[in-house]
Amino acid sequence: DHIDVKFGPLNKGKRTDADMQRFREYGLGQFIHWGVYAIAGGEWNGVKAPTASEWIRVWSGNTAPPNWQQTYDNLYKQFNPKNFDAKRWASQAKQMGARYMIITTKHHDGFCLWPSKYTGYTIAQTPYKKDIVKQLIDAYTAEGIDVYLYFSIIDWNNKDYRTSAPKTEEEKESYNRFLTFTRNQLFELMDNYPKMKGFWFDGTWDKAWINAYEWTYQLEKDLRNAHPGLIIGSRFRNDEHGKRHFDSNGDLLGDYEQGWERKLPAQYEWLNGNDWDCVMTIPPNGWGYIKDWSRFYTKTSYDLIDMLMHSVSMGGNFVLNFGPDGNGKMHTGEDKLAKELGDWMKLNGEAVYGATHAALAPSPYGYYTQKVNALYLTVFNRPVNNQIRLKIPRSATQVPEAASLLANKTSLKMKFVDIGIDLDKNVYFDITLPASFMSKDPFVIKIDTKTGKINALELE
Ligand code: H79
Repeated sequence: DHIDVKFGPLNKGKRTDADMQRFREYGLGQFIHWGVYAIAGGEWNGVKAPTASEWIRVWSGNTAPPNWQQTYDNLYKQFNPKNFDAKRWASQAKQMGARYMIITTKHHDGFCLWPSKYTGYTIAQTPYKKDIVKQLIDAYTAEGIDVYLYFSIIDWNNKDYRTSAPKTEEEKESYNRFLTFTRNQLFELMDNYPKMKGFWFDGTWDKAWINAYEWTYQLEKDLRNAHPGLIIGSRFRNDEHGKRHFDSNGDLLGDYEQGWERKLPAQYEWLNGNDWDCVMTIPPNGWGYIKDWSRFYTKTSYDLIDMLMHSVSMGGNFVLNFGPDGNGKMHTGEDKLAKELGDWMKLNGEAVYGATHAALAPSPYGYYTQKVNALYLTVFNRPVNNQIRLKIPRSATQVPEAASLLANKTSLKMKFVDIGIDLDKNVYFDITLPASFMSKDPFVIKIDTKTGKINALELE
């Protein structure tokens, strides 16, 4: 059933270069949505907008103030984030344990956080004036955190932007101007900020963009040639049959699967071994600043650790979103979660960084992650008898040797258990948790392993 595809992946198969290997080992990342929508904070004059706060410009319905779009389009004249300190954000991200950061250089409204010479709708036209992208790249890179640039293809500020396919000659000319504008901005970003590691594209689902597959194919080639090592996800472009993320033959378009927005795969098998990231909001589907969190369920650090370990156990990165306010300060709820997650990462980061999927049946107690000579089990469901039972296939090439609590190095008793309905296929090990060990957080059991074959006699 092979379909002829001319505009599929530039390269098939997983990248093995150092930049991609680094991406694969991040584990935890930070997303930042910042723009003029932060001034509104999901409401205006106390009236709350029903939708994602970064989409507030297209607020409609009977609660929206009259002329809201015009008001929004003038908000940039007030953008003057006096409390913005790139070093403080970078230091917080470092404390949290993030290894990469994605910043919205331009969201759907078209407002640019860098002084683009291709539009007048940028940070340079605000009272603040200074280049925010540059400050962030410098500050985060100095902390050892890689920076990726979020870039929306949707641009409500550009007259030549359109959603539907251009039909008349005039429409075609106009859309070609938009494509050139987009290309210019992308090269401008790579030129201005050579330390950037990749693009995180968004808003690529419009028919006009989908039809430009030949042009986007060439652009991807040119971007990669201009910036060796560049990392681009699967959301950038589609093949000539309009297939997005994966081409018509199921081959991944880009370096990693970029479809896991606010959701996680239930099964490892769904991922076909591809690299991927999960990007997640704290409030439900709110990416930009939201002043009032009280009207929503907001995720707890327990939820975040759960999703982080879920992601890493399936070979992906977990990226937590922050939406700072119009003055450049994180929401106090974000500060609290960053601290809690960071405290947990300081004790347990070894189970995250450089760790990946373990070829074991999912554990009823939590998530497995793995490195050479170590298996990690992050426990969320502690059994009432304090016996953690590992089920290891007899065919495994890593044999459990010793167990300990990762956070405090306490060694744990582990023994082979002569029980199981499938002893010919699997062997079982029980790890005993001391009854005196209490933890209000999920905790990690580190199981040292050695390369070899499981020999049942040796175990008994
Ligand atoms: O920046 C945040 C959101 O503002 C932005 N992406 C995250 C990272 C975002 N823009 N739109 N959306 C999220 C949701 C859009 C969903 C849809 Fe569609 C667009 C529904 C129909 C068109 C994409 C294409 C999903 C289904 C088809």
